[in-house]
Amino acid sequence: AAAPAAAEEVVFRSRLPDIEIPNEQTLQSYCFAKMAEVGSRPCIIDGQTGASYTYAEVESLSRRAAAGLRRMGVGKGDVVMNLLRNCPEFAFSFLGAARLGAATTTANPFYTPHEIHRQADAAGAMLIVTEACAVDKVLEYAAAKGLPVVTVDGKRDGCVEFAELIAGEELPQAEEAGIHPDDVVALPYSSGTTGLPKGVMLTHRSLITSVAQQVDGENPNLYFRKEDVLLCLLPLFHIYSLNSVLLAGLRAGSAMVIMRKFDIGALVELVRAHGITVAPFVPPIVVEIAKSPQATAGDLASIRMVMSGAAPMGKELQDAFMAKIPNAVLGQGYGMTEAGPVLAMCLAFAKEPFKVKSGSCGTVVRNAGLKIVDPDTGASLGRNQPGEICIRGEQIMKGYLNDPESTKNTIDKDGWLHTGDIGIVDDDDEIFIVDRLKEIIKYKGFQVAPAELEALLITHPEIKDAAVVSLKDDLAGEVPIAFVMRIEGSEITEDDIKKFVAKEVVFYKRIHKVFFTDSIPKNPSGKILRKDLRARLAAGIPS
Ligand code: 4UU
Repeated sequence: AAAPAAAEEVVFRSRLPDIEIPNEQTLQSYCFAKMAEVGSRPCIIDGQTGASYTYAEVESLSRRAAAGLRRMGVGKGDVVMNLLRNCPEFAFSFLGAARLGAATTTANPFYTPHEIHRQADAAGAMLIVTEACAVDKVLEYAAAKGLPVVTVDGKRDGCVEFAELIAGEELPQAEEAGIHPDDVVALPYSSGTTGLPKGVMLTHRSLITSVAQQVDGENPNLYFRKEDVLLCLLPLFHIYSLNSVLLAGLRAGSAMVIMRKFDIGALVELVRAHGITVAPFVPPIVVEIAKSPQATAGDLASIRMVMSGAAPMGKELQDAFMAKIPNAVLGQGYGMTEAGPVLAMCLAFAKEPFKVKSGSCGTVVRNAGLKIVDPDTGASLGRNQPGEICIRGEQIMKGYLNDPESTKNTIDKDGWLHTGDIGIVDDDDEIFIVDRLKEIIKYKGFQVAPAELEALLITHPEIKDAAVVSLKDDLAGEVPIAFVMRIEGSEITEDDIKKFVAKEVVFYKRIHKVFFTDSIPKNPSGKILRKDLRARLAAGIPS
């Protein structure tokens, strides 16, 4: 058969016109471009301490952080690890590293030492910025590797205090020279469509493009105003919050209220105290607020926009939540770390809003193309036909760090990034995700890579082979469960295995159920047939 001609490709585009995107500059200059207008306005407010920083102060602190990081040896091309819950210092450090032409790799401070060390090694981190709750997990490692450790919340032996780091002069603007738009500035870790977590190289160009696709233009897709107060509750170590809250908020000149940890009572207080107008959430938080008598419609009355993303939010939940937020539009963003990250955004969030449907995860962002591809034939499909979602544009990642093979398997030769998500584009250009081709499990929006848990399981001397798949869960969306083949004579129990895993991984990667089995189905090249395992689960004969 003849190869399908390129002309047969159906490429979906935004309903908004393309705009000029100023992506030939550094991310920091782009984010602070409106300084003359917003310099004295509130930028970052620490919800816990009440400390408030204006735009001018945040810019200055990021220049001082840059100078401090440079004194500690950080330079162009280096990688700094932010191992932090949300705090103002996260932003100062990230932007400071950016000014030096260095990249920040972000990690969850609740990771186990093993998870932290593996990412720090893989990313080539040369300095770690962390806090009291995580510092003990890095001290020994850092000492062995000769890495300096900076703490943001007080003095610790063998560490430098962040306050000390920013005590000196600012890094002069002229000394930021030499940063290329295609230099990496953020290095989050993601397992993508398959395998172990990999470093996702996001450049100045990709992040500027992604932020501009959301908040720039005469009719921004995601309309943040200077007067808006954004709730920064989702973790900044995940790309959703880093991009669509911190960077988008900075660009728009909005204020951001930082919250370290989710708690309904504290959330209601912050909304009332600061008049929060924009709340970016993930579905489990939406569920909790929808159900909680502690958060009333009156409590949430200042909110005009609620965004959900990182995991599916069905029509029923979306409709149920509307009652709690009488003055707000509720919609979704659809992102993937590798995609820069935003592929689609709800058009009801636009300055001149469009009518949208409940359950949709948005319309493709402007200055980008989106394709739906038949996963078996590669053919490009039309409207209302489910297939793999692919995205193209300057916002997508440069590639995986030190992994050209995985990069090639994710971004094809024509520049299309394959998401591993199955979706449709409807008659109104709205995208609905209907299934997932890739193996990743999402626990409350957090990534769990089956390959990582399988690799861990088979290190157990009594486990011969193992496979991890997802199980639907009301609370978390999905949870990881394992099929395990024991070695002959082993009597290891489900509980032993759960405990073995729990010791090595962060809470959301814990195995929720173990099924013992005599065989793990694999294809001839040794790839686990997860579909077969999911079918066994669905049929109720899981062994
Ligand atoms: C169904 O989850 C993210 C990024 C989310 C994001 C970012 C900026 C959301 C809104 C925003 O403004 O990244 P990862 O890499 O952790 O996970 C990517 C995967 C997707 O491929 C998809 O399977 O998470 C799933 N996902 C969603 N699923 C992300 N958003 C959605 C969604 N509905 N709205």
